[in-house]
Amino acid sequence: PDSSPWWRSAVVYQVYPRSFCDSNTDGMGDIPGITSKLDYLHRLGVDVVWLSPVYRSPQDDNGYDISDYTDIEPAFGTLADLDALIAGLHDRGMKLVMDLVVNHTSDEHPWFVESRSSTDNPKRDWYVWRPPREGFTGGEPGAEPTNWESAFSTSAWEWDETTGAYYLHLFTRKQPDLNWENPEVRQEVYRMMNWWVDRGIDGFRMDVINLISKPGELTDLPVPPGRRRAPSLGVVANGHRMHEFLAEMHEAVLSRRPMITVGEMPGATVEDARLVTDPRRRELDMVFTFEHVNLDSAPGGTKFDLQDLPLPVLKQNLAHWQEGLAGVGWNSLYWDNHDQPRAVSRFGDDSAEHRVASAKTLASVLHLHQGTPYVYQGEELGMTNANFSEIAQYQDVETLNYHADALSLGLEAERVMASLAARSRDNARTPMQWDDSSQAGFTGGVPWLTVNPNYTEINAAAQVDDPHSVFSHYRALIALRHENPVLVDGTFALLLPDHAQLWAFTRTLATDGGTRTVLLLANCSSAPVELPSDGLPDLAGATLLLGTHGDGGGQTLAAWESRILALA
Ligand code: TEU
Repeated sequence: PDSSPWWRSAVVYQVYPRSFCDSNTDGMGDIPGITSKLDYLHRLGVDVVWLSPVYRSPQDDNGYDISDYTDIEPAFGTLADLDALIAGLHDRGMKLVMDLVVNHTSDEHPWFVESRSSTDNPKRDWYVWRPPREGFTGGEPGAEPTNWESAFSTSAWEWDETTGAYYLHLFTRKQPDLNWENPEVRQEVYRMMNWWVDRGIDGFRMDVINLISKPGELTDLPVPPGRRRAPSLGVVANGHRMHEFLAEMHEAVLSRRPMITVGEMPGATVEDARLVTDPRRRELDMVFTFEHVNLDSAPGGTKFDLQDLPLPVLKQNLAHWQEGLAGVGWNSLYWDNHDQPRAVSRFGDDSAEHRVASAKTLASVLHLHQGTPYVYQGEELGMTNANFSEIAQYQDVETLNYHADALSLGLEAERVMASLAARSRDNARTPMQWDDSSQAGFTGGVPWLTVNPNYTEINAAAQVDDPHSVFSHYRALIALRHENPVLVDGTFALLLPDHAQLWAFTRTLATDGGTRTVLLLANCSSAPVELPSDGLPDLAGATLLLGTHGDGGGQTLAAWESRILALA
C-alpha cells in the first residue's frame, strides 16, 4: 500500500451548509452560497471540504435524516449545483468529502415506508423491528422491547400501529436504524456510495459508522441513578461485525480510487481505532474519537452534566491517541464540529482580552499533533458560543428534548439553561459571520437561527487581510503543515505531562539532511507562565516558525501565548 497517502498532509474544512452562506434569501445556507465562497477557502489553504448532509431530508435532525440519498434537498439546491461545487473545488485543487449517513435513514425514506407497511414486505427486515415486551400491550408505557434511551433523551423504540411492532431508532423517531445484518441493505448502500464516487466526489465522512453492527440480542441495560432509561449507544458501538462490514465496504467502494475516509465513532477506544485505521486491514483512513470531547462531562451522566477539565487530563488524552496509533493507523484532529460547542469558548477563553490569542493557541496545539486536522466553519475566525439565554432561541432537537426531559426529571431550570449554554449543538450552528453588514452577511433574509451579535467585531471581512487575525494564524499554520514533513510524519513526544498551564511537545523526524525537531510551547491559561528549567529541550539557537506574540523570546509566556520552534 501507498506509504504516504495524500491526506496525511491535508487539512479538512467542515461546512455546515445550513449556516454557511445563503444565496437566495430564504434564511438557510445553500450550495450556491458555498460555491460563492470557494476563493475564501482557497485563500485559507485547506485541501478538502467536508459537507454536512445536503440530501433530500425532512430535516428532523438538520439533514442527518435522509429520505433520498441521490438527490439534493431543494432548500440547499440541485444536483447541478452540487456538480458546480465539485468543479469549482477541483478547479482550485481542492477535494469534496460527502457526509454518509447510513446507520439510519429518514422514516420518510421509501425503504422505511415499505418496511413499515406489512410484516411480509420484502423490506421488512431492512430495519430493526421487535414485538412489545412480553405481558404488555404495544404502545403502553413499559411495553418497549428494551429499556434503551436514544441519543436524544427519548426511548430508542417507536411503536408502529400498522403492524403492531416497535422499530429501533438510536436517534430521533424519524431516524429508524437500518439492519446491516441484511446483505441486501449493505449492497444497496455500496451501490449508492459508488453512484457518488462516479459523480466525482473524493471521500466520505461516515456518520456514527461504528453503530452499524448491532448486538445479536437486544436486552435491558442498567439504568443510571436519576435517569429513566439506559443509554444505548455504548452497547451498540463497535459491534462484533463492524470490522467485517467496513472491510466489505472498502472492497466494494473505497478501494476503487484514492479517497479520504473518516468514520465518526462515539465510544471507540484507541484499540478500536487502531484496527479500523491500520491500512493493512483495508477499512478506513481515520476515525473521529469522542474521548477528548467527553472529558468535561461527568462520568455516568449525560453530556450536559458539566465538570471541570484540568489541562493535564486533556493533553494526556490526546497523547494517548498519538502514541496508540503511531506507526500503524492515523489520527483525525478536531476541537469542534456541528455537534460540539465552539472551541474558543470551551477550551480557550472567549473574553475580549483573550479570545484572539486563545483561538490561535488552540489552533497551534491541534495542528501540531500528528494526524489530519479538521477546521469547523468559523473556527478560523475565533467564532464563539451563541450565548442564548431563552429556550425559544434554540432549535436543535437534542437540545429541546434534553431540556424537556431534564425539567420533567426535576432538574433546576437555571442549571439546565447553563448546561445548554455550555453544550448545546446550536452553539456551533449560528450563521457564519462574513462581514459587519446586517445578519453578518450570511443572508439577505431572516436567518433560520439567530446570528451571534458579536458579528460586528468577529467576521471574515475584518480578518482576511489582517496579519494578526485568527484567520491569518490558521492560514500560516496550514501552510506550515504543507511545507514541513516533520509536522506530518514526525514522532510525537509529550513534555511536562503534569504541568497545569503549559502544553508542550515535540515532533521529530530523521531525514537525509539530519534530524529535525519542532517544539510546541503553549500557555493554555489566562495568566502568564514561566518556562520551567527542567523538562524542556535546550532552546539555544531555536528559530520561531510561528508564534502568537511577536518575536516570542524570553522565559515567560504571556496568557495564551504559544510558540512553534524549530530546534537547532
Ligand atoms: O452524531 C453522532 C452522535 O453520537 C451524536 O449523538 C453526538 O454525540 C451528539 O450530537 C453530541 O451531542 C452524528 C451527527 O454528527 C449528528 O449531527 C447527528 O445528529 C447524529 O449523528 C445522528 O445522525
